[in-house]
Amino acid sequence: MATPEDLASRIDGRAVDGGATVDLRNPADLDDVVGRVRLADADTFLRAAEAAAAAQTGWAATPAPIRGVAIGDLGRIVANNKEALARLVTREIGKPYAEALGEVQEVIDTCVFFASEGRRLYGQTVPSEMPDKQLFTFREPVGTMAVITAGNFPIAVPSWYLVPALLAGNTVVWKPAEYAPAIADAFVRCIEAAGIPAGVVQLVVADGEQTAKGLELALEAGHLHKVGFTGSSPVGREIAAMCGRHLVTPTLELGGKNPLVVLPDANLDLAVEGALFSGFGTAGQRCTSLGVAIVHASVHDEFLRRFTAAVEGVAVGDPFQPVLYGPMISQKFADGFERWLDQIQPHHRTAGSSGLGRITADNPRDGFVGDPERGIFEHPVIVDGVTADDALYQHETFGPIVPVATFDDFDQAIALANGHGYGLSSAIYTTDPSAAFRFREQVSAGMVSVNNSTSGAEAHLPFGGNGKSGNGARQSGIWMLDQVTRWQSMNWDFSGKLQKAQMDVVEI
Ligand code: UN1
Repeated sequence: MATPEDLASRIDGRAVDGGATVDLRNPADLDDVVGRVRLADADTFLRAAEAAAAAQTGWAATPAPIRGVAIGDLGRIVANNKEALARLVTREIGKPYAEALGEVQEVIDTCVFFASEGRRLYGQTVPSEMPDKQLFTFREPVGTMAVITAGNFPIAVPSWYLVPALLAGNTVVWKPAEYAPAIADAFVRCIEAAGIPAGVVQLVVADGEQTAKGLELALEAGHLHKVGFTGSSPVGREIAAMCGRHLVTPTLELGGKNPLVVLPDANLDLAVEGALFSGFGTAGQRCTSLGVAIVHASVHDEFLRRFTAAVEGVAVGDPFQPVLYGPMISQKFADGFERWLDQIQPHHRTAGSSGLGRITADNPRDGFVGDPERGIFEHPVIVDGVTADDALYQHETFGPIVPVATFDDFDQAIALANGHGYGLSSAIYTTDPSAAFRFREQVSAGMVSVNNSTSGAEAHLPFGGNGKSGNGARQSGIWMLDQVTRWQSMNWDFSGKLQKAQMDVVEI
């Protein structure tokens, strides 16, 4: 698959003209221009929503099993292009190639899962309280959806929305991250190649400001019936407020501050491995990245010693080499991360880093793979001695930093696990099943790992969070059907007379 050079929004399968052109640079090698993209304005978003709405009835009239066949074809097309798509992910956002392959696999798995759901879009038959009357339920598509996704999972997370949405008979306006339009364009072309009509998925590449304006216009015009958003909690609040004014329920998957609790009886090496992967994998830029390690005082020093040694040994650098993590997604993410480094207080101890901030020739790192001057690379940082009063505890940091806090009793661990108000993923390391179950019950998180990391959820389990992490919606697996469909009920009276519910009930 050729890398697209000139990228633009696509309405009904045709590139949209006009708009400011921006160079897309490989964050691991800023001299490598991945492509050029024309950014769309709010009016283009509105036109795309209108076109998607116009295509919806026709797509919904295609029998669900046939839509499922198209989803199966999409999965095979993605599988046939797996390496090329993964290379594009690595080049465009700097995700290590092995992880990028995993991300594309997640798209294939999602297609495999939903392809057969076209034959299982079940409704129910329900008994009536009256004779000669039958009740039914049907799943109906919600209609036209706006899907707005982030740059850190630029194809897997979009597929979590698009695949079930299309299967259920919806049409979509997809606004990918500005940092990842090339992989978005490639995915849309796979969708078209699967025979799904061009109007069913409209691609709009725009910045945040124009997207917000376009979304408001499209909601006002009545073209959208659902908004799916994966991104930061502050933007999620704005989208929720906008949707609320138009009585549209959004599906929100927002930030995380995912706790990893280490109990005294934990296998410490396993806990260190889990903290390393979820803290520093993807340069800490997953919504499921480790947000705070909460370690029992009795094992704290030993955990920190082993964790520091592990972090010192980690390979960072060129994402096409076997590294734990590569560059930041973009300069904006690096700037945001460096603002968190400023939050490190004198009472904190930093460990596991050969210097804070950017990795450069002046501020190098042992074990760096490649040339640090070429891209946007950040040091791994462990911050010890963090408490509930610290900004590093209270907010998502989205970078390679792991705050460490300690506790003495289980209730303190739970208070720290929940106290920041996020509630996406969580983990506990223990060999005591009752402690693991107690944690599951008391942690306010959509996802709980026992002796596994906070990140790396499997693609067919419910995914989503509580509190600041979302609005309770769950994606992935069969549960996602509840986001992309609505129940319609039907009653059919064949008694030949008007039977009134609650009033004409048969006496026993
Ligand atoms: C995200 O960062 O938005 O569980 C999604 C995980 C991945 C998905 C992360 N499967 O870490």
